[in-house]
Amino acid sequence: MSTSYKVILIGETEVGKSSCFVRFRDGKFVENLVGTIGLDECTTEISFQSEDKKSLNSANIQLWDTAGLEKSGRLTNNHYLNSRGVILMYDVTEYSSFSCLSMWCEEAERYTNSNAPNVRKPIFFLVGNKIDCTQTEIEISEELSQAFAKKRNIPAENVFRMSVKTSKGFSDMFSAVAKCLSANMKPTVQHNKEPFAKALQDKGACSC
Ligand SMILES: Nc1nc2c(ncn2[C@@H]2O[C@H](COP(=O)(O)OP(=O)(O)OP(=O)(O)O)[C@@H](O)[C@H]2O)c(=O)[nH]1
Ligand SMILES: [Mg+2]
Repeated sequence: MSTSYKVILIGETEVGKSSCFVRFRDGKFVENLVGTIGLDECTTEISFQSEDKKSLNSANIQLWDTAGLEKSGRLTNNHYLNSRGVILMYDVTEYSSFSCLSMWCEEAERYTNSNAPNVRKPIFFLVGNKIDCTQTEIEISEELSQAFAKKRNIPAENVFRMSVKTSKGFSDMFSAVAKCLSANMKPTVQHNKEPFAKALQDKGACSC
């Protein structure tokens, strides 16, 4: 029996949530993913450096992808239930995917806002994807995303930019998520499955 931290991916369609899920699970980027209906989840052991940088710690992250449910408006409390981390994902080349983040934030807050005692709200992470695109294609600057995070009380260190395609920033983001959750939250998910072997030892890691 092991424990893990449930982390959910949310954001507009086409921002790269499923691609992120597949890289997390399989360590590679798969173009033209065929959408599946239902919720998909997978657990991976993520390593991170201790605060004093002298040792390597790890935590199991159980990542949940929406697998298209958000399109039909059926993304409800089952997705959010017991989540310890919420990854708010947008596409740095699509202003519309950024401008609707407030709606996603509010929905996540509504569904995770439990009145039960001892239940903590999840920690939010803001992640801009597709930084492999050209500078002229990129519409959302780091300053803009930091300003949004500040407005939403998301700490600056929980704001990331990455490319699921090239893997730039990908492992760093998940290491930071694992480190932050293990320092601040109690794992709640218990399961009998072995975590996937280190998917983040990037098979196709980018050298840039
Ligand atoms: N250039 C680039 N394209 C990406 C990246 N990540 C994902 N994509 C592409 O973006 C498109 C959408 O990716 P998905 O992973 O299906 O996005 P999604 O958020 O799961 O979309 P829905 O399931 O419709 O909500 C696909 O064509 C991907 O190949 C990235 O880092 N860079
Ligand atoms: Mg998807």
